[in-house]
Amino acid sequence: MKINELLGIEYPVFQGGMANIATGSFAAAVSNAGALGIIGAGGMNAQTLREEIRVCKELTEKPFGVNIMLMNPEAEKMAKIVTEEQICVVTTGAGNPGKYVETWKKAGVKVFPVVSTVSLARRLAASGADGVIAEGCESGGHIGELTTMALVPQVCDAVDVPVIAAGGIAGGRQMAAAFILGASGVQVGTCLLASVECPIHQNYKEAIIKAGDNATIVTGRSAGAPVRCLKNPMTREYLRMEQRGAEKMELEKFTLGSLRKAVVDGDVKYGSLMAGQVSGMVKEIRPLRQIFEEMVKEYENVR
Ligand code: TUI
Repeated sequence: MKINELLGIEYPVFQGGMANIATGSFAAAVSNAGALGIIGAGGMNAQTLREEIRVCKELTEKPFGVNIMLMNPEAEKMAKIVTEEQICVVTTGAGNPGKYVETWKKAGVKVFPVVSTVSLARRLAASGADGVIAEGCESGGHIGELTTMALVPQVCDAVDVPVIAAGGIAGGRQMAAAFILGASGVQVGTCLLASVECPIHQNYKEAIIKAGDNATIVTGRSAGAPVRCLKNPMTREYLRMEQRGAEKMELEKFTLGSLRKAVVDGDVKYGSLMAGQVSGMVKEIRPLRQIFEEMVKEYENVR
């Protein structure tokens, strides 16, 4: 069965679980535009997640999901909320959600963990995940080592569940490429940052529009938590801190605080503007519906 039929969505497109950005109302807007909206619980606490789920339920009749960032200190509580609120789909990031899969499955939640290696994809498929999101390092935010081009076919060969390709996808040609690699759907984030509905500061949107192909850089490799964002004075300072051997805790605090600076205050110099390598392809701010329609139209033209 096709992934959009399995999940009851119009387009085979997941929205990335962008922490501090993908609120309940944004996820509802994405679902109403035909893709799978996903509440990004990364920067939330458990109580806020429950409130955002309620907001999303008010705003859409369509299926939507929740993304749990597993490094979040309240991930355990959030895992429970997902079952209590009978969420259709859960995606996870930044870790192994193995211990939650059985409970989620029993509650009828469809489980799509993000993986950046074949070994984790294999383990999660064997534990009962409904699919995996194979995310390459072209993505914005926290990333693994492999590129989408290398990762997706290897994951597709290793598991029998549907694979959603993520990282480096902003248009129909990349969607077509993902299907050729064996994927059943795609996940996108960066192209949705430049949407009318996205609740980030206008300065952040404009920085994506202005970005060229070489505009992103990866910070945090030394701390074991690589994060891709747009180059700015903050990333330069961060890389200097890494070079002088700053402690992991100091670096993590620096990154998390600065994401809010970008999203809320529009501080494009000292904020962390998480964005993928496809930023250079994003040229205008469009309504969500138009973004998905144009992606699928381009896909139809090239396939
Ligand atoms: O999670 C993401 N992207 C994110 S999370 C985030 S919030 C954050 N902010 C600062 C520092 C760190 C995080 C911003 N962007 N994407 C999914 C993703 N998951 N990418 C890589 C992974 C991943 C990494 C290791 C998945 C599993 C994994 O497993 C390790 C293990 O235990 O096997």
